[in-house]
Amino acid sequence: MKMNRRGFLAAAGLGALPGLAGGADLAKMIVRSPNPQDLEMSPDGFQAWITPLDRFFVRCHTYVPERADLATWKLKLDGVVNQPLALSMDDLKKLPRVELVSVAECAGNGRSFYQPHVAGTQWALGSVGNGRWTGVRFRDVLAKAGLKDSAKHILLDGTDVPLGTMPKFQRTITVEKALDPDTLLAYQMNGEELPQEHGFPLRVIAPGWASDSWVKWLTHAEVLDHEFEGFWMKTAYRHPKGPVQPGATVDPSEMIPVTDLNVKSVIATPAAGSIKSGRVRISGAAWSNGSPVTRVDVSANGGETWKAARLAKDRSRYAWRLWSYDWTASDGKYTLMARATNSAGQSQPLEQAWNPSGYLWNAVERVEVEVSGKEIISLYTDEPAAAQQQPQGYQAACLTCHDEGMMRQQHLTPAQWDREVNKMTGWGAKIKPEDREAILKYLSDSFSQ
Ligand code: HEC
Ligand SMILES: Nc1nc2c(c(=O)[nH]1)N[C@H]1C(S)=C(S)[C@@H](COP(=O)(O)O)O[C@H]1N2
Ligand SMILES: [Mo]
Repeated sequence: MKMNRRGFLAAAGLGALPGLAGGADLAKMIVRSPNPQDLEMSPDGFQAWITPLDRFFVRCHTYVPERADLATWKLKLDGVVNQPLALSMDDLKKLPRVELVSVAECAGNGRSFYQPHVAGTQWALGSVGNGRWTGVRFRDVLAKAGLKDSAKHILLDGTDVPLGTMPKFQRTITVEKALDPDTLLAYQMNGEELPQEHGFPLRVIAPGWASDSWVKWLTHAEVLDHEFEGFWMKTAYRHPKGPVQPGATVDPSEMIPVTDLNVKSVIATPAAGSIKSGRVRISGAAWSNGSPVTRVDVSANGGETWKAARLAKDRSRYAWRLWSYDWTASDGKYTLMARATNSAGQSQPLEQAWNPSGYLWNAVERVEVEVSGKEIISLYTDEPAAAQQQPQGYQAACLTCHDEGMMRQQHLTPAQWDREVNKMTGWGAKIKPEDREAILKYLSDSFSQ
């Protein structure tokens, strides 16, 4: 499943990405990586209660697989069950149809804000969306097979094929979470057939948990009586049990799997920069892990004083809640902040505790605005990339599975780059020993902290 350089360039052409029909509109997304597809929703997306399909974030560890043929497609269910099953889509649709609105948020959302920086897709605010999911209860499917008493975890497998020798993306959820009446196997999103990049024809919906557990293109669920040892459970998606020093390496025995989302709010309007004086609507969305958001407080003076925002009436336990606060702004510079609290009494921290993979960022956002009587339009230009000469062997070693955008968004130390090169070599990057030092120097010089 490797792509040659030409195949990659063709695929990277705007609008020509495989599997985008019916789903994300690239023109509306922040493209973190074109292939594997990592597409972020822009901040104005936090103004809508339901996130439309053309702006819903996409997160893929590898390339989107070929579209399944429903005539032959089956969901296999086996492991420690009384009766292993293979169900067609028609079989699944005979079970009670359930619909719920839930936030899907990547555990890595906000990773780019961590200091020191950590490797991974450098999401800002928008690897999150609020979707309407339709499907069947996972527990109804499990009941057809009959769980044995020893059942503990469920291994979830999609049809996406790993690149090179990277470990297959396989995740487990606990039997307890799978039996929760709100955990679904969904075949629709926002009332339409699940788009290909969101997991057609079937995906897991584990509301309240980070969407890394929401396995897409699901074809196999294996019930286990033990903990799964695979890379994406044992190494990835783990965070420290307690506080750690920023930049520290944490012993694996001190790390636990990421499950619940944190309570969080995002400011959609106004955007940072210059705004006109007068009435300004500060608005956004807030969500949590299933303990509903009960209040959002807004500050227009960097946290000195707080006022309760108005909460929109649309709500469901796992959905985000829109909020707004009307502020009368006079000339000056202001720091706008929003802080959500949930029914369990948890609220957002002002300072984020650091963790080695940059998961679950939920510190109170700060939006700097300058208010004046006149409307000022500011134009931003990206800093030009440092014009470094690509070293010998770099193209062949590093640009066969993904483009350099994957590297450009990282801001890593030489030691972190060394670890990345080792990780990628383990995944099949063919780097000649005599080229390694120059490649490492190039990465460290060009894409540093
Ligand atoms: C065999 C295919 C392959 C090759 C060759 C490859 N990569 Fe990757 N790389 C990937 C995939 C797949 C991802 C995305 C992983 C994910 O999203 O979890 C990735 C992600 C990354 C990331 C993002 C951080 C992370 O760890 O996910 C960086 C940085 C990176 N690659 C650097 C490199 C460098 C430097 C080289 C050359 C030494 C290289 N890659 C060669 C497959 C490859
Ligand atoms: N099979 C499969 N399922 C997957 C992934 C993947 O790469 N392969 N990515 C996961 C991650 S990390 C996230 S955050 C969500 C993203 O879902 P979306 O692309 O529909 O927004 O899907 C999850 N399910
Ligand atoms: Mo994710």
